[in-house]
Amino acid sequence: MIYTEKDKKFKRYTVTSALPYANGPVHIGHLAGVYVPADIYVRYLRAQGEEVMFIGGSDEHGVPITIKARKEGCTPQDIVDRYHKVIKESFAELGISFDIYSRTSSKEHHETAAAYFKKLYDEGKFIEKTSMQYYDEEAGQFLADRYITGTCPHCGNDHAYGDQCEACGTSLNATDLINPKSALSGAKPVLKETKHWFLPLDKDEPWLRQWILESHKEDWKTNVYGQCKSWIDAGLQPRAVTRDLDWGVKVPLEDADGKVLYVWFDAPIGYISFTKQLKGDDWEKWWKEQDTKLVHFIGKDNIVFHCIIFPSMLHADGSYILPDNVPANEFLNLENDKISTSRNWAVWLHEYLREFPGKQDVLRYTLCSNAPETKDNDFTWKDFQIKNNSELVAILGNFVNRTLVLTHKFFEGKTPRRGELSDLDRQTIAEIATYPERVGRSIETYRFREALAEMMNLARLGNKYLTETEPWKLYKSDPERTGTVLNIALQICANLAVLCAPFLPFTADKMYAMMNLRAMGWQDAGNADLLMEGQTLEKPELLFEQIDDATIEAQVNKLLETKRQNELNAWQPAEVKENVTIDDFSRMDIRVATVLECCKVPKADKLLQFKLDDGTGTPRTIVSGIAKYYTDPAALVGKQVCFIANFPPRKLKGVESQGMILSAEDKDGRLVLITPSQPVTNGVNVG
Ligand code: B3M
Ligand code: ZN
Repeated sequence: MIYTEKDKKFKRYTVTSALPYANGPVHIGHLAGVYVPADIYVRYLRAQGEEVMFIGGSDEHGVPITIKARKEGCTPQDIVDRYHKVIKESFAELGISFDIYSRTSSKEHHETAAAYFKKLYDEGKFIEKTSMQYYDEEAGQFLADRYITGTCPHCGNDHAYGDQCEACGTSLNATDLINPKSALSGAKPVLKETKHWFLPLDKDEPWLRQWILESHKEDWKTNVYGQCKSWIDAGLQPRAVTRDLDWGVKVPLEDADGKVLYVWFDAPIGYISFTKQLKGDDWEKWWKEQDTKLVHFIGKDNIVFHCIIFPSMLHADGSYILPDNVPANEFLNLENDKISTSRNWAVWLHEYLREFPGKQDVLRYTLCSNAPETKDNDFTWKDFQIKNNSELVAILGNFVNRTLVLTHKFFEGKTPRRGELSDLDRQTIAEIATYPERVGRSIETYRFREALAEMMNLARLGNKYLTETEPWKLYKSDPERTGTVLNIALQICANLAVLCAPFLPFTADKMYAMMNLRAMGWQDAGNADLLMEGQTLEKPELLFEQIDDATIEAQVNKLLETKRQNELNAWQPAEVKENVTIDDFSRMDIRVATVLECCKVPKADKLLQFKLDDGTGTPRTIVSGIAKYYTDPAALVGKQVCFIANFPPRKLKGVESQGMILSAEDKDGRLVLITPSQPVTNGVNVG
């Protein structure tokens, strides 16, 4: 049964998770923020025997997709077809147990979203407004959302978008931007008249204030509540729900050619259209009955859309329930840097699954135990290794393995009889009984890190019990007692299979199989009678294996290479220095010479000593700090170089240097000497 009093009234659960844009694969930030917690929650509810519907799908409209299609010279449909497949398959392989994973480019979704808009339109719920919007005369289209960038009027971020500034989170109208620029042609956009329909959010302030700031003051997470409060206190503005774009759900009105629903109007309706796809005529109770609990799992950048805009849309219709909770997580960083799709600074789920086959639960465990539930958090590969080796292997895996190995060793793999109980036995059995509620209550209140730690505490209890009873020594003197001890240890294993299942579904399946147990419900756990005496146990297999340093190093190096590539891609020539006159330049005496000798300067790591034929008949010595670029300085003999002849001589590590050799360090760190494109006479001047 459900432990949290207020939830006892619900008969069914509609659980949604943010619809990832189908313009790229999902990464660990998405998983930690949204999908792993959502999956833990629904798996737990199902184990409690609750009626649950877990909705997911790809968000296939919006400007990010059309920008990517433009970049790749293909259609938006090509983009969403490619990534919807990658996302859907990788979620399934990680065990994210959606009841449906659909997509917003589906015909059913277009029909549902258009009908939803039309109903509100016919009931006069929108404000119809003609306004001046930015238009790119070169590209021949209006500029919405990411089609236009400019300086954020709130924080000065130069890369703010037409609908949102990602730096400070402020939602914007394109006309708010300072120095706007078209993301399509780079041109300065012009203002052109166009008509759109607006959701009057300003009129919703009174009930939103009551619904969120009063009735959810206690049960919504502080990060969510705080963001909603600042939005509402700042004063809500009418919000355009249509766009001048050609990719999206067409606005179902006569005078709306070339207009589609704003992606953040259509996407949340995807939760409803996917429900219709899944439940057919039985869909309404999942969205309209008061005994349905609606929970949205999202990242913090989606709070305003799920706590204010979508509820406003649902309220405008009037027949829908509102979300009971929106437990948004903060952001996960990667190796102390913000995860970024554009910079490829991410651990992509589909790559992880390929490079760590069979280790889905290690990733689920790490991302849950490090989840950014109340503040941004950081994923490091080192921590991933520690979580696997020091927790999963050393605590959970080790306890289960020892128990099963000893049972095979002393009792032929059959659950031994439980005889006379000691005080320690009774205490241990009593403590087992507390775990279903300790874990369950934390899950029900969306504290998944805490719930996971509680589950692991049951494995710690098991290890402590074995350490205090030492069955591996006891058997010689008291096989009876050993049987009792291993019986109780086995009961803890069986309880762990139930309680770890929401977090580690693949591990739970292995544990059930090893103990020849069917999957059990949450209410079956909490007692010491899950395994009957004589029950045959399969030969144990290791639940987890060590992850070695080399494996981690390879992942870190992969990221370092990405960082290097990013720096190369981001490289720009330095600012041009201030002007000099032709006279200034004419005072520089730059000439050509041939290298006669080149060697390292003794006791000076950085210095090379060149002997040059500069055409004067007297060899010229120049010392240059470029030794690290040349493993074989002698290979430079015979090359022609350019050098500055009229620097005053100076001693470097005891060697007098008469000038400077010209060189250039490339963006990838290579150093090249500046040489004439063809052989010239030594001593000629460079002009
Ligand atoms: N497509 C994902 C994001 O903003 C966005 C969520 C839609 S949920 C209806 O990252
Ligand atoms: Zn800003």
